Amino acid sequence: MILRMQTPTLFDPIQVGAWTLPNRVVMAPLTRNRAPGQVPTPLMATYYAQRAQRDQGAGLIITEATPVCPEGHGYADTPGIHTPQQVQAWKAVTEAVHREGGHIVVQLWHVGRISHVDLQPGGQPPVAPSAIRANAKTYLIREENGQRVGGFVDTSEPRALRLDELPGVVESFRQAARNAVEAGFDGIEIHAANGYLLDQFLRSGSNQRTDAYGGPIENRARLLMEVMQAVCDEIGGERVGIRLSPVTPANDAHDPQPQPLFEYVARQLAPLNLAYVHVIEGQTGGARDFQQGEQPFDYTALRQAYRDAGGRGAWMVNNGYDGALANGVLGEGADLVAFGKSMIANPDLTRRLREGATLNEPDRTTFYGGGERGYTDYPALA
Ligand code: 8OZ
Repeated sequence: MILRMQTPTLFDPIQVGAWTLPNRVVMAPLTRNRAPGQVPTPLMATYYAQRAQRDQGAGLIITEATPVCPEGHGYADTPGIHTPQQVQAWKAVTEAVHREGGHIVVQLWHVGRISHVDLQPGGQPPVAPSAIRANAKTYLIREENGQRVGGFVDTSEPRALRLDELPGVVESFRQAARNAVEAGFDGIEIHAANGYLLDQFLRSGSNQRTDAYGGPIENRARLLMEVMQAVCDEIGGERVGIRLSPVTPANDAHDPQPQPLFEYVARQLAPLNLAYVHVIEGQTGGARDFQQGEQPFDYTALRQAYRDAGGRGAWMVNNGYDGALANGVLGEGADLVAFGKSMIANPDLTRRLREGATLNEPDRTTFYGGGERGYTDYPALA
């Protein structure tokens, strides 16, 4: 008799770290710029709760990227998690999600050089591994004739963090993890992707330091690993995930040899008992086959490096998935699939995928900034 393991579908439950999730559909982290004064709003609670319903929405919600300290902000109206007022306001979000039976983790973020002096404390330059300006834009909202007008502007020239400042960066992530638990989150995701601070340290294009945090791979990965160790010590690895984007060019991220770099990171993550590892395949929000370096990136080898080193966390994939592509990869080593744009437009995405229903189309003009329109007004099926 041949015993065959049935391939799971998106709609099967799964144990991930500390959580029992009702399905494998994840709401990807999505910046929406609807938190004036950097404080979460009641409208945000409505938005997340709409996407949390047990049989209709995401099995796991990852919040929009959320800065861990004032210097970690780089875009207008993004919510932080470093003041008592922010922690209090997030409680309304986690309670609304939990009332629907959902699970929610907060994505902890430090933008590093992807910022602007107008968003930095005291109008100071943004901080970075090295004083190299990114060829990238950030999003500001300015007062013009009494109106708030949003727009993209070039990032400012950063200054290099001093060696004696790095423990403070680690401490900001540790404190934010503690704040997340206080705010009622089920856990956290460390944002180590898309060309922000931790990714800036990883890649040689933005890290030209000559101290213990620059040069060889193990040095460039040091700050990330110190952050991971700190947050796992603080709240337990089973409540911690991480997001990586090995080849994305987002925010001027580049490294000539992503394969050995990210396989090293994967091996280092293995002993931390993480809930999950979340990988953006290709160019964030763009081509899945985007390439950096000489060869196409081998994502199977990345996962195998993590597994061979004893890593047992769930493997979460992201970028341009539809239902068919997602169900296909669940039989090939992926455990969870994160959906971005389709989750914006479909509060009941899981139900629609299960029933093969038509999806609402996302409206790009309301992705960043604004109010209810394009945020909480996408219809669910009757
Ligand atoms: C889009 C606009 C602003 C920020 C990311 C946090 O790429 C972001 C982001 C995306 O991870």
